[in-house]
Amino acid sequence: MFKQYTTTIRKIARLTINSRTIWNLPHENPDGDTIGCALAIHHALKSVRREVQTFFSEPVPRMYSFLPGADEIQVTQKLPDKLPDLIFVSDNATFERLGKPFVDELNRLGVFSVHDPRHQQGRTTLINIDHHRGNEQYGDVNLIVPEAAAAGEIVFAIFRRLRLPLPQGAATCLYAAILTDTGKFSYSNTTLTTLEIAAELVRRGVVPHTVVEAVYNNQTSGQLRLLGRALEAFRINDELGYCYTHVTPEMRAEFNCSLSDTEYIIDTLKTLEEPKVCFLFKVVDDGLVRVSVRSRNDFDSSRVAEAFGGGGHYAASGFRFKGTLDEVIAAVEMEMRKLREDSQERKAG
Ligand SMILES: [Mn+2]
Repeated sequence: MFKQYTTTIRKIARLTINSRTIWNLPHENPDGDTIGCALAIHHALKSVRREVQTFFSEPVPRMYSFLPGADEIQVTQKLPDKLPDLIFVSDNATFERLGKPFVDELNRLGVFSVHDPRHQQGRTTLINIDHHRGNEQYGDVNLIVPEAAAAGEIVFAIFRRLRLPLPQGAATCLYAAILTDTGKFSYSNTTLTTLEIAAELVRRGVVPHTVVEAVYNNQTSGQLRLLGRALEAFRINDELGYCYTHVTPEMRAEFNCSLSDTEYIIDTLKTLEEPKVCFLFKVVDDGLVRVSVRSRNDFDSSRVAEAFGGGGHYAASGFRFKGTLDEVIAAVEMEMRKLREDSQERKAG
């Protein structure tokens, strides 16, 4: 499993064994992968009597609050003054994506990206575990495995190297990480390794349907009604081959939904037969729109996200846009036209 990364996996295993104090930090706007990895590391290392603390700068989204150990997460914008031996960051492509509160706190404690001139060796050891192709390798140790469907697969490989008993709670967290990043094992990133790891986790006590029940089949009636409203607003751009819809703060307020309660809407959009590229515009306020992009064909969704300063994977990515809903719709249309022209030029050339 992930054979070409054996040296780094061994190095992380060694560092973990020799550490006493450990922190887990997720990326901002945390998803199932970053939360599942953080909690799995939390459980597994606690079970071998390490002092582990997991900090979130924002509340755990409702759909993940069932995960074993979620109640041990410390929701705070302040980090303790004393740095731990190790800091694990999983599923996080850039140092900035830790979110402003934690970036500020880490900087205050003298922790910076290795690319920052202020970085000092030895204050702590930041371990960056990720599967985003564009990961900036900002950690003291970087384990970037783009062929992994979820960072959860990589964390599993580390535990295997450690030969640690993987408690059932940790297995459930890794299963949730992989389940959500593969869209219930349905996206193009799902591989034989993905399914083998999932089988291994089931062998360790995970009950697959209970995880699906907790993560997916728990929508409020407001969420379903909001989906109806979003589908009414749904548009197709046939010429450029994509579809889109939006959610405004007014719509969310009417159905009592938070921003993270709207993530599932794009899963319905992406079931459309044609076109196979879709956008969900989530208006945060007058000046900010969060955009999710999904693709089921040969279109690399991360290219459009990167054009707007965001990022992600081939089939799923996202970005933030400073402006109004009308402005982001127009900007995306322009970018999609540009990408099409570029690819036509490449084909012609
Ligand atoms: Mn991920």
